[in-house]
Amino acid sequence: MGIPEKIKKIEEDLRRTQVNKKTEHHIGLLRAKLAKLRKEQEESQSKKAGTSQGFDIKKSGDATVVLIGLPSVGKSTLLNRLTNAKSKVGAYQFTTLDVVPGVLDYKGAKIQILDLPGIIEGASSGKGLGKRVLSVARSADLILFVVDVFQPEARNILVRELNNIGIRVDEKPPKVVIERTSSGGIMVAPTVKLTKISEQLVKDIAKIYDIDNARIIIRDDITDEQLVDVLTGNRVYIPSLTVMNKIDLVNSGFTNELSMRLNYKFVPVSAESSINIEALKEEIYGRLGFIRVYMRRRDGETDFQEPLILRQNADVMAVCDKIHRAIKDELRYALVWGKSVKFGGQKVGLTHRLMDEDIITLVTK
Ligand SMILES: Nc1nc2c(ncn2[C@@H]2O[C@H](COP(=O)(O)OP(=O)(O)OP(=O)(O)O)[C@@H](O)[C@H]2O)c(=O)[nH]1
Ligand SMILES: [Mg+2]
Repeated sequence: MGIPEKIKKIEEDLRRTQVNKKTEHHIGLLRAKLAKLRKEQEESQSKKAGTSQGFDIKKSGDATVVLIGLPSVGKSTLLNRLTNAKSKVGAYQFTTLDVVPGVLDYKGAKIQILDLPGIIEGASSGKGLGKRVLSVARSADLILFVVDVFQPEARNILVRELNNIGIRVDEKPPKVVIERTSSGGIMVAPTVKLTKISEQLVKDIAKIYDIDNARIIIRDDITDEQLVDVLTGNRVYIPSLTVMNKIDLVNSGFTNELSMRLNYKFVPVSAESSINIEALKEEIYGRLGFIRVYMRRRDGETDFQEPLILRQNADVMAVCDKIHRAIKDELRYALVWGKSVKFGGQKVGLTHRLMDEDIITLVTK
């Protein structure tokens, strides 16, 4: 039996199985097997297709944001409103057929925004340009969901489609560490009470992924799907923000009712009539979690005019990369003043993490 047949068989098995306490273990195993087969299928497909799978886009700026939404919700109109770009707008579906980049300049940060073709249900299994479009989101720092005020349920579809190709939206990577050992079987070592998965299921799923001897340390109350995510090893975890577009077509009562009814928060805007666009910029900036770092020259003078814009948790290495690629090899140490150090002028190395409004001097050879 080939991979596609195996996948089909397990999918059928899953559909037939009722979900209850008794079948939990069985379902968990089936799902793990399915994920493994899908990964194998993916790998063989991308081998066949060569490297021409995705869109060719170059990341630039301090962060990258992608616009994800159904066709005709106003993604291109929004891109044009937020940036200097001129992406084609049309009153019909699938106006945009390629990736269109723009740059939002905000508070000193250069934020790259990518307009994409619309996503439809089933995109992750290859409908339309679906998979290629979705995979652009893999390298994003923030996913900006764009939904139409008359189709707010679309967000669930978008999250599901991203989920299907291994993009976890607004989730944290599960805290699971797998230490391979040479013998002794599988030992499960949870540091919290596991309520959603049994230790036996952890072991059995690990075996599906060819792990026979290991210590599995679990620090979160994980589900079987989260364990599979860890074992598969190619998941990405990306935060999101949702934009509710075309609010010029409704009254404020309508929008209020939506915010009460829906299970997600959103920023209401009208891309076309330019309503609430400044607030959206502020939200995007805030959600990206930038920090500002000031450079101090060796003679003691600090440049407070032009801070370096870095992402949260950036280290000294990131500062070097920003200034000049070669500087990292020349660095002896850095001196830091600010919240990330115990005392001003502390000597730190490349892996030291900086905080907002730190001051730094690089000391080179
Ligand atoms: N009333 C109203 N219409 C809008 C707004 N934003 C966009 N539109 C209209 O919606 C239609 C689709 O806009 P686009 O920006 O092309 O939508 P898109 O999401 O990029 O569409 P695809 O590229 O096909 O996926 C156009 O007719 C726009 O003029 C808005 O805020 N209010
Ligand atoms: Mg478009």
